[in-house]
Amino acid sequence: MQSVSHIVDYLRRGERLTAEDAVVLWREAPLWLLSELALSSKRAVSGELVYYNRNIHIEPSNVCLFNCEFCSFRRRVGDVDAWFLTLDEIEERARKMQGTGITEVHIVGGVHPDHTIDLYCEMIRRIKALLPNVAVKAYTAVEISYMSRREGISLEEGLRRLQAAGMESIPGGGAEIFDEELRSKICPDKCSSEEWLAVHRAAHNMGIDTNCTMLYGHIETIEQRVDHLNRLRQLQDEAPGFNAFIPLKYRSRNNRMSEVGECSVEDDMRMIAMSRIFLDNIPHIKAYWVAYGKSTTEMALAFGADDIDGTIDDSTKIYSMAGADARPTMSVEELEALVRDAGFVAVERDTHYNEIRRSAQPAATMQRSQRGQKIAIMYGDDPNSDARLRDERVDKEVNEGNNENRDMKSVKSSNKGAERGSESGFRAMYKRNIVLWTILSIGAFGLLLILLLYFGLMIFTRHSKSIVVPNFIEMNLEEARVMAKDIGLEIVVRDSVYESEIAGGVVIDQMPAPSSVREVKVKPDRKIYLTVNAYARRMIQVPYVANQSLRQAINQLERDGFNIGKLEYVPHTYDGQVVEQKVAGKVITRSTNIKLPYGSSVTLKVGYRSGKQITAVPQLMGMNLSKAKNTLWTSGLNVNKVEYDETVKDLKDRRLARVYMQTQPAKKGVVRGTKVSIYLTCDEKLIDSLSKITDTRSAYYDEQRRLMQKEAEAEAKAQEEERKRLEAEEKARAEAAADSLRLLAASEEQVVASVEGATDVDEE
Ligand code: V47
Repeated sequence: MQSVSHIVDYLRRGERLTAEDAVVLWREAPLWLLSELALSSKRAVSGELVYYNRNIHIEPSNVCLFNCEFCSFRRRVGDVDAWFLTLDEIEERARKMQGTGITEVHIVGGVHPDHTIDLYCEMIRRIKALLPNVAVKAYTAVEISYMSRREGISLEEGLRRLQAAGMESIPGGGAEIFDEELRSKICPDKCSSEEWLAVHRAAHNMGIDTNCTMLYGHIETIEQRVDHLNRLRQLQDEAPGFNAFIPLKYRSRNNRMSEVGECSVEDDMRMIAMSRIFLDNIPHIKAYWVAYGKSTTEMALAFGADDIDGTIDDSTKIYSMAGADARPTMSVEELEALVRDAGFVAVERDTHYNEIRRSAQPAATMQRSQRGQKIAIMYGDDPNSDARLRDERVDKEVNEGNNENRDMKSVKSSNKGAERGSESGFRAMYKRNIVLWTILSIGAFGLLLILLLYFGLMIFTRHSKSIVVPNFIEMNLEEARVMAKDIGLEIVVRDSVYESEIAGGVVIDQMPAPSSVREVKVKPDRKIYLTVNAYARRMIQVPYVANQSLRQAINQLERDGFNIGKLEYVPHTYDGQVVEQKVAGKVITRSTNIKLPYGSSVTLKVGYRSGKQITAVPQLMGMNLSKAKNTLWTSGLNVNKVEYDETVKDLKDRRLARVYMQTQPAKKGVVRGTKVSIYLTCDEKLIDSLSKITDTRSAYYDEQRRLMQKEAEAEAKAQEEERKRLEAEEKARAEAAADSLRLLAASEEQVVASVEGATDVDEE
């Protein structure tokens, strides 16, 4: 292991930081040193400049097929606060932005199970029709992977269709964390890391530039962060196309990982600095102000960030719903002031990092900045300025040196002459000692935060007040509402199901759930989410899930209220993909329009690649019924018998019951489709004692499953390489055949010519 001073030495010689040394630097280097190293890397790329843009987000829907642990944004179809924008509503949003001077529309949202690639393309077309010269940065790799798979087309074809509709760039969302084990914990059903990278690789190879992100500050380790950065750096070496890396700080409100809390501001600064130092081939590091808040963003500029994102205009909810600024908006003046206050020069950019200068009068020619970079000129906020911008935008030239960067600062500074001339002594001193001041500010900020937290918690969270959550299960909904109101809680109906043996309007589940062993307490006014039994069995449209992965199909069917009847396995090219779906013996196709009662069973025929029939039985101990069923199905197994012991007396008990026994013990090496019976109890002591025994076993089988998954991945890779080799051989054979045909044709021509020549002579 290298020492920090040794690492710094080789970095200063311009050598690349290794993954191993990055871990050491991250953990051990003092903050001031990270700031110095990161700033020196930043200056080599963007001098004193810090970029911002004029942009909005459009989030077409918060309904999402995937159910990530960290997400506060996701809703299910039918949830009271689920939304879905129609094409007309999207168009209306774009219309409102005409003439405002924005240069980018960023579209990102949940992966809505019913959205087709045609709909995604139409959204872009509608926006481009109204804002022809605004760049559309659209859809994360997760969405693109899903829409292409759903359509049964390659990633390249999916990207080509989106590009033809007007998509110009791809945002960096959905990367989360690449480490497979952690990814399977925090976002198990999202596309794999390999798939995320494959989408960006394909885009880069097609000349589409993209961004990349990492969700950090939750339960990941420094090693996992470095691994993530390393995979991005490798892809950028292999197929360049990333414009910016955006470390996304995990915000903890209103999601299932809330108890993890948020990381410190010091951790944020280390994250920014290490991204800048490690990612020596990605030009821009973005401190996304919406995620960080304004003061942390300003601080991030002293640690190597050179972009803060845009005006936003209160158009994104992903971060508001997770606890950040409720209505994120910054004017150009505010963005510029933030950059200036940190001692840098604010520059407006477009999606591709071309500088934009806006001017009141038209200029005759293209202008050049002092860095030699070509810049686009915009004329005020005239709606036509978008068009002019596009006409005059040209590709950026390669990096210029530091001196030129400093020149740029002076040009910009002189533009702002009076303002900079009247700088106070304090400000000048601040700029000279930016690192020292930053560290002092972090200290002061931390102290202030502790004091604010102490007093704030007392006042705002009514720390001393808490209410014991009552058991609403089996109550009538109206009774539950009255009781909740009396004790200061709010009732929200989250779901409605239909169980024939229970009366309509009766509460059958609640969250947070009461516990028979301890009191569950919440703050006053807290929402309690209830599942209520419907008065009549609802009829639901059967969704078409063929061509999706098994996990996606299960999620969608469960979400819509269907049960998985049976999983049947058949040999197929795509391992783990749903090949066919049946209800009541009838095959469902894309065009089938059929409604069935809530809770009906769907049979799925799932593909496996030859030699891959084997799976592992998961540990189900301690899970409730729906979690246990879902775990079996997603492991490729069938649910056989479900039995309750004598402690389970009524419906309420069924909801609380946990698995204490399974017929197939957790083990690897069973054939996919094998049936497993599960036994449930309400005896918490039994569950507790059994889960202690199985905890270590569970870790063992988790490890076995991970190894099997790795083996399967290696196998898939080998098969892909073999396919490519065969393809290359086939191509070579075809070329050789074409060559010999050409030779044959040429010699035939010669023969014909000589015969004709001979005939001519004869005739003479
Ligand atoms: O992929 C979701 C993250 C991302 C939470 O490319 C959360 O220019 C923190 O990718 N706490 C979407 N993060 C946003 C995104 C993005 C944003 C700004 C600019 C660009 C760009 C991309 O938001 C998701 C996920 O990683 N996210 N929930 C949360 N609770």
